[in-house]
Amino acid sequence: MTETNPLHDRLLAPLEQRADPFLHLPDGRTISGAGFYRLCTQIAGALDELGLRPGDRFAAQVEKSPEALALFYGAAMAGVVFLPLNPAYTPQEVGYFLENAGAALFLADGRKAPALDPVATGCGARMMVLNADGTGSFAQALAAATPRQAPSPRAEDDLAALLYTSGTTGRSKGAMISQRNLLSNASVLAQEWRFADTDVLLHALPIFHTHGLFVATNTVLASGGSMIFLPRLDVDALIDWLPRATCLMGVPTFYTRLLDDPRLTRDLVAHMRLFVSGSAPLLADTHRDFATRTGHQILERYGMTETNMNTSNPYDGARRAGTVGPPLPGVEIRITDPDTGKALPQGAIGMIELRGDNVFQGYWQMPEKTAAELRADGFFISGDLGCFDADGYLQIVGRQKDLIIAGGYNIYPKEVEMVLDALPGVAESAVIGVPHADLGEAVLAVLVPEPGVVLDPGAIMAAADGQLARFKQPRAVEIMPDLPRNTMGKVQKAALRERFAGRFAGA
Ligand code: MLC
Ligand code: AMP
Repeated sequence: MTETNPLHDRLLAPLEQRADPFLHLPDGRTISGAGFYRLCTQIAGALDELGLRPGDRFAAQVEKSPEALALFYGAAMAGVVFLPLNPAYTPQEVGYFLENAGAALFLADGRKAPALDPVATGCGARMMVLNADGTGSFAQALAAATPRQAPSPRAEDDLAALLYTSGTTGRSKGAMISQRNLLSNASVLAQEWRFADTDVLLHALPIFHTHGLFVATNTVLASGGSMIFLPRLDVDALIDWLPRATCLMGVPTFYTRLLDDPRLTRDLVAHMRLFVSGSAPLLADTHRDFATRTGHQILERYGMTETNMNTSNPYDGARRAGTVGPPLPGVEIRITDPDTGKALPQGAIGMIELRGDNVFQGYWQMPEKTAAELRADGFFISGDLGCFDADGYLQIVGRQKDLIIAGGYNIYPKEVEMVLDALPGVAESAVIGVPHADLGEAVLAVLVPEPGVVLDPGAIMAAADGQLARFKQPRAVEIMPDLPRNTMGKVQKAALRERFAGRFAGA
């Protein structure tokens, strides 16, 4: 067979022959491989009929559902570039993404459609509705569409997705992800983690990020397995379904919440073969407690939106707590001096730089930002700091980028500070991440009032609402007469993090 669209041909086409379940749904229904494939062909057909052409951008801010999952694969079949958006984003945030990406079509949840309609119109995007129960104007278009018989021809270097990541300047950047980026990672992960057609992945992650959309789903597609497809993390549902699953992928909060539940026992997970954690640091204590309780060593891996997955602890061999394992096959990693870019000797802590088929194509229409982070020799400057041990295991020791990761969601302090600084009575702000038992880190804002002003933390929180997605909003506000600065005048965030380290103790 001549390959015409590698992502379709390698990941999607095998589903067409599968009468067995690809998705197990919480209400007991299943969707067969062939049924899911048909849905993708209908989506591709509908996109054609709505006038989208290969390379056009198609955005969706919808709740998790089988139809929502199929959007990416239907788009790939039509050659359309998919742009998934967190339902938590405010209309103002969505407007930026639609405008920046030049989206031709935007799908919204019906409940939010009235607020989003003017935003989409203002950006020149056509808006349609797709609800979590599979209804809405887009669902009607699907039902009426002539399914695509064959995929649009695409090459491995063509774009499959635009994933927006916030930036240190507060402006989000669209990471351009090619078919090759996804395909190389899918086959490597399926092989390294020993995925087979007998695997049943318990899927409770959101599907608008690399982790839930690509790492989880593409690995299962590459190996012919199936997924128990849950709408969100709900520990009761996980406990119910774990005995029927073989693998779970989650952010560290999944594991701390499971550990908080006495129903997590060896017997409950007797059928499981693999627990994977990533997107945020897994505490060594969590790794150890989980092993003691269940007999399973969580396999920790390291990835990024821009690079897909980079390293993984081994399937066979020691899974070391506090490390993210050696580089995956095909991924090169070097540790460099963050100031000079020169390679450092083994064991030294420095900037983690990455190169391989997994590494993205650059930021959408931001050549300067691309040039600043993607070197001419193909290495991507991750912003993460780390070192290799003598056995080649990578340890992430910190981040040079000013980034907070709460429950696996990234929050760039600058974006929050810009909103807070603009509030009346606020002279300046510093937003930091401080330890939080459930989310790993939580957002704390330190505010300096203008002279003579008494700031009300409750009013500050209320004012941030509507401008920032809820997960980016500060969980607490502290007022200080001024911010600690170094001799260069730069705010010393490390000092603030130290001072407020216990702010969420017991949360
Ligand atoms: C929800 N809330 C959060 C939050 N998630 N706040 C901070 N950080 C988060 N991650 C807020 C909600 O707005 C709400 O606020 C309150 O917390 C409870 O919401 P919820 O919906 O009940 O939360 P819950 O379902 O419990 O979600 C928590 C979570 C979820 C950790 C399970 O956030 C999650 O699934 N995270 C996974 C993120 C992920 O997939 N990351 C991968 C990125 S890709 P209020 O005030 O309204 O009650 C990547 C690359 C790689 O990083 O390596 O994988
Ligand atoms: P994102 O931009 O959402 O893709 O987040 C990527 C960032 O998450 C990385 O740059 C790391 O800082 C962090 N990350 C991902 N996996 C891990 C991990 N296993 N341990 C520590 N940090 C991680």
